[in-house]
Amino acid sequence: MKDNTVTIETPSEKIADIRFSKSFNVAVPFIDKHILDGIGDKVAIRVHGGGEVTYSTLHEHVNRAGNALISLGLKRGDRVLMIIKDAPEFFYVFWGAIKAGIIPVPLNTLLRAKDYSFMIEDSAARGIIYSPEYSTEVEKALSENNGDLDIILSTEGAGSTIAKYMSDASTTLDPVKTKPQDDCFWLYSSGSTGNPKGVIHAHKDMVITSQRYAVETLNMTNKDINFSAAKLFFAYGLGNAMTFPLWVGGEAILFSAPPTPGDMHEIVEKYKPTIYYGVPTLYAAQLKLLENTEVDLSSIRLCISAGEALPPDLLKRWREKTSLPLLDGIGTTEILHIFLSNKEDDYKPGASGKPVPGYEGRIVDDNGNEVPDGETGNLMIKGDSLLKEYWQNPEKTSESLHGDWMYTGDTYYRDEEGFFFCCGRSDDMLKVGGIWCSPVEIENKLVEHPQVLEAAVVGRADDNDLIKPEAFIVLNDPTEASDRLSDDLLAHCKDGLARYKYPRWINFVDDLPKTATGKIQRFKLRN
Ligand code: 3UK
Repeated sequence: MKDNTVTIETPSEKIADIRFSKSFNVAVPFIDKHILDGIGDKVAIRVHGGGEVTYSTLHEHVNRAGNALISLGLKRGDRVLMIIKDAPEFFYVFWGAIKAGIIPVPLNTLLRAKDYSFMIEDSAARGIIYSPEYSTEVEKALSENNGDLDIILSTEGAGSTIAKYMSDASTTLDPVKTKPQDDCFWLYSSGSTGNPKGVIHAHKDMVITSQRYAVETLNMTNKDINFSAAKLFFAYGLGNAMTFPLWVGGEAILFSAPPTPGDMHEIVEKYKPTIYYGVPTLYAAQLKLLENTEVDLSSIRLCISAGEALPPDLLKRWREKTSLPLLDGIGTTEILHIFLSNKEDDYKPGASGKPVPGYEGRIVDDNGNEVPDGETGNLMIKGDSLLKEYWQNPEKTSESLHGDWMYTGDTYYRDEEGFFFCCGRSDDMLKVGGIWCSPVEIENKLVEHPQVLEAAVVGRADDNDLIKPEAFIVLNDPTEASDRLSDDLLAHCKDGLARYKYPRWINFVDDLPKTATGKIQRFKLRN
């Protein structure tokens, strides 16, 4: 442990030393370091609805969780799936696993049984830990496919099974001697075919994003109180509400329910965060609410937006209404967090910003040649937090990673001042409320309906210029088109698809535009 702690001194040295140190377990600078620094009594996590966790309690519970997982038989390199709400248990399991060399895999808690079933099988995880809130879908998945799982635990609540193991476990745990490049944790990223891919991140990656984005771009310090509407299972929320505050010795506010605008305002007034992280859809809903409610947002020094493009008009209205800076930045699960960002003193409405320190961006044509400024092309990024690879998917890995560079799948142009502008995805994938939506998945669901012959789903901008799914449907019997059938199709989609994925508009059409090979030309349906 001594080896790991001596290296962490100044911001620039942090990164240099981690790259070159032989033994490095990332739980040391994020968890153990604070105890050595003597800030054990400081609050690390404040839970909405009651409860706070100090750095020393966090340290103790992380050790207990790591020991509990070891006592259950998990070994270095084993995966443990986490379907855990935004609660301190998320931190305990995540860091406990990492400290013990076990790989935590946080999953989107909004998914359905068939999604979990796929991930159980695909990851060959040995353990799954879930919050009781998600038991219906998780248990349905488990009843269908247990894969290699032999450790199934629930987190919070009266029936918590992990609590029992944790209370029996020791409060001390030596970090497993991993290296900066060793596998640390995974996240699943969606693909247009609907099959998510396991994204493998190394121990060093959270250090890079925390230092490069939180510290060097947002000027985050231990005085900052962070509140993220985006949940921890999402790479965006994982950084905002966990890794960044832990890196600087700051504070995170956790809220476990879905983020409604009213709840966001209540939490800001109550806990007075200094940095607030939302997605454009939520900022639009908050603005609507602010039309007829007075809310004290004055504790906030920075508002961050990511997950999908922030329309310039929304940025303008937010600034006018709240006088608060709102910084758009783009991140991906594969790069872990934001790599192009606006800054308080250097921003442009409608732009994703400029490269975060340590990252480089390049826009290339389909042959991989850089295009001149002002011309659109494929966005490629180079930086130190890129995924190692996609789990058991060498084709996707070699498609995305080209040496030190990665294709993001987004179409961008750069203006003469160096700002990057997003022009949408290079594929048909949608971002709805900042969360991935595969048109194919929604189409497949629609086609399951007995009256539907074919379906195509595209993104359409709503009144706030935010993208939502729109469906074009060919019926078996075109004379059956009716509002009632639309309602019926919506109910059908809501039963089996994550709740943000249902189509907001349904159009009945006679046929769908197709290529000669029969592939749906979704771009022709977008207006
Ligand atoms: C899109 C954006 C325009 C873009 C993420 C912050 O969203 C995150 O990761 P995901 O893997 O999705 C990545 C894709 O989402 N996107 C995200 N932000 C923006 N498009 N403007 C934006 N500001 O298509 C990108 O390829 O879910 C966001 C931090 C960490 C993240 N992982």
